[in-house]
Amino acid sequence: MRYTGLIERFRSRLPVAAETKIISLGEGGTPLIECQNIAKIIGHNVEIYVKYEGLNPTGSFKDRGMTLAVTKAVEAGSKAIICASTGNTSASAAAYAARAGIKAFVLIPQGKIAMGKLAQALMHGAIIIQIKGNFDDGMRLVKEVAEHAPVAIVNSINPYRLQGQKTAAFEIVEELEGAPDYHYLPIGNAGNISAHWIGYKEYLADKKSQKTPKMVGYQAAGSAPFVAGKMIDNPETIATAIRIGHPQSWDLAHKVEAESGGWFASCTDAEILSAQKLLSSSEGIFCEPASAASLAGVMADVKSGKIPKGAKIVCTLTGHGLKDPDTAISQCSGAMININPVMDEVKNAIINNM
Ligand code: AN7
Repeated sequence: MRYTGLIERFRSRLPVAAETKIISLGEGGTPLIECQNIAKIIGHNVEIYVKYEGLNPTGSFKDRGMTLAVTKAVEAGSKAIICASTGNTSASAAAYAARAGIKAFVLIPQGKIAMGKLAQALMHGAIIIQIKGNFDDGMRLVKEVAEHAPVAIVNSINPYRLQGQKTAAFEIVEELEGAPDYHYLPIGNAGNISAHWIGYKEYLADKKSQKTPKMVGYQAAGSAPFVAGKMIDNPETIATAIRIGHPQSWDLAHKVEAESGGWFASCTDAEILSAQKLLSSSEGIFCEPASAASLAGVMADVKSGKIPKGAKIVCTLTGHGLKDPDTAISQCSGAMININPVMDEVKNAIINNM
């Protein structure tokens, strides 16, 4: 049977009616890949799986929430949606709005979103409003303007976003035939960690699993309000997707931490880039910098002894590496060999590098 997206697949667990017109691009159903090479490098006998959310239609997990948020906005008669974004939400909103035949207005921080994301928002025909400020400024403005203009907010403060995103937890439990011991995610607004927790709890209540994982949220060191225990006004990190100082799901995420027995922590930009490179070069999996904060977190916590031997760990890789080619290429400078177009020079390049 043709796969038609996560709303159809998990219809009975989502707030849609038989007559609801579904706006879908075939999102969900992403691979859960075991990383045996990295597990071997880390040592310690842990099982590491990555949920490769970069393989959603617009290249990030946002599509899981956006399919439902846009479906419900259209059902309610909205002709336009709006969001503030560090990039991925804007790309997803733009695509689903195009699919639905409605307008998307996106507020992005000028000069601070990755090139692939900007290309997507432009191509899908979103109205792009660049602000001389950061994501948090954009979010504040979106909330204000939605009270004065006929637009539906599709940021994760829209509860349909979290309902759609909870389906990632369903897929993980089904594929592992039970919940993992730990689930690591990169944290920005903390919507995704909250959505996963809804999903894990739902499957536990329905006896589709016997337990829930400890939920662990990793932030970039220069942008870590959950670690600081307070909002931050000038967040900075190379992982622009999670350059967020005033997380919208502050209370929800603290509940997740307490209920699941998990924790929040941070890693440096260098650790993030190193985990991103490790995934690419030793597993063949290319994620964007922010996504690699999850694996960087696992590596730090294994090293410090927080993770027991034999643990089963899932890391969410939230976005595709192609979203941010600039950061990838600048990390690998000097990695190319330049030659004249003659066989001997190609041969030498091979022999010298075997
Ligand atoms: C790749 O696009 O907030 O903790 O505006 O793009 O649920 O916010 C992106 C967030 C992690 C953090 N990884 O998720 C936006 C935006 C990637 C992301 C996050 C984002 P949340």
